[in-house]
Amino acid sequence: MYIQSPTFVITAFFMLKGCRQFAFSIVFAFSFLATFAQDIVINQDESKVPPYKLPDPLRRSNGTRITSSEQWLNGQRQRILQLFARNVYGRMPGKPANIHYKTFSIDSFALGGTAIRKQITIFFTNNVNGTSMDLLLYLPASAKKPVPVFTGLNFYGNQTVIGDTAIRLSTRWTMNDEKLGLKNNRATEASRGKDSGKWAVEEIIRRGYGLATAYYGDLEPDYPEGWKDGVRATMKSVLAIDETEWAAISAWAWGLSRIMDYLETDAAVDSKKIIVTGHSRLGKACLWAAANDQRFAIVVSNNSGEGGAALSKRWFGETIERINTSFPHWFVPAYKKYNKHPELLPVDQHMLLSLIAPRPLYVASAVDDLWADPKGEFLAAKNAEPVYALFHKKGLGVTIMPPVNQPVGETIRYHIREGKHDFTLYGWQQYLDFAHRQFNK
Ligand code: GTR
Repeated sequence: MYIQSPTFVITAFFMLKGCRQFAFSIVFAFSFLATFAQDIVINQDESKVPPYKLPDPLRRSNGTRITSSEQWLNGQRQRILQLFARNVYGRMPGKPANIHYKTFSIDSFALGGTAIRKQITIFFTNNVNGTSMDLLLYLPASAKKPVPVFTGLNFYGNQTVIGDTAIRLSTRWTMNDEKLGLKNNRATEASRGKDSGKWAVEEIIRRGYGLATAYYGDLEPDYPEGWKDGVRATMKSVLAIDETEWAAISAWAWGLSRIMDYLETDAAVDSKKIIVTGHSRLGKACLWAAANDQRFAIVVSNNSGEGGAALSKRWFGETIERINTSFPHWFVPAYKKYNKHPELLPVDQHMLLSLIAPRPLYVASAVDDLWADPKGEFLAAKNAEPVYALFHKKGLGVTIMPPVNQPVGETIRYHIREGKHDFTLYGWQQYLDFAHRQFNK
């Protein structure tokens, strides 16, 4: 209000002086600022969180409740998946008929002889000059049998994951960050290894696991018009899906399933033991991928926040309106209907986590990552428990958030670690322990 009245006075003044165009520009600039400044209020004070009501994942649309894992698997699961597709992430297309793979580099003596490094191009169509994604795969050299593999997308290109000059430098669009060697929206040689802090490659290999990662920009460059250079445009007719029927997060999630397609063909990989993971926006993508694709055996959400593991009806940290405003391309247009009315959304993120059941799920938060709402992530994991219980799987086993750096839970596990929004070695160690326990039951 206080912004609009001076606008009126200034506009009237310039209109009277005959400067119509200038007057209209002022109106436009002020109303833009007003919309931005007025509405999106962010709360990071626990005492100010208003009451909210979560939909019950076990309740059918006719009001009755399901009571068995069979009823969950035959109907209810699909219904909830469709609610997410329609209202949040969009439709998930399947595997393209002509997907094929070309290994363009193998080094059997990588990381000082401890690992085998493969680089594979995953072509989505028969046209090798068309649309594709480069996969970087490290496997432990000492393995006597197929190994379990962690897979996740990376933020700035495969060459940023570890300082290894043999990794193909991404030539795609990247965001700009001089410190990371990303200039003029392209990666430079200086970007090699610059994001290695997020990828504990040596530790993963030492523990007998593989790592498969690809650059998310190979699927869709991360800006509102980026879809025009991504799979939503290039695969439109092959997958028979309009670009408005899905969104960036689903395009990235779709890519994770294409990595899975490749891993199923690699004899050195135990494709029944693939752990899908992701940090932040790529944690959101990993959850949506795993909800759709049950080939992923274990799911690890690292600081995925709003639109990921955090409850969206709980007013704390990032909100639906804020995420839709900052990143209008991440979710389908229908999600914007809930900007001012999260209470009307027929789902919340505990239901997304429920779609992972009965598979092991790890949700991780960080103390200094209030934007991602650690408590909202904990509560979403907690409220997924009734679905896991249908399969006689134990969830967190606690009702209040655990102390810092003290993971809790069995098939659903949770920790809040010290520190900021990041994918750290501490996280990797917990996820490796979790995978080890789950696979060796
Ligand atoms: C933030 C966004 C979060 C999270 C994060 C990231 O700006 O608000 O939802 O996705 O980016 O991906 O690092």
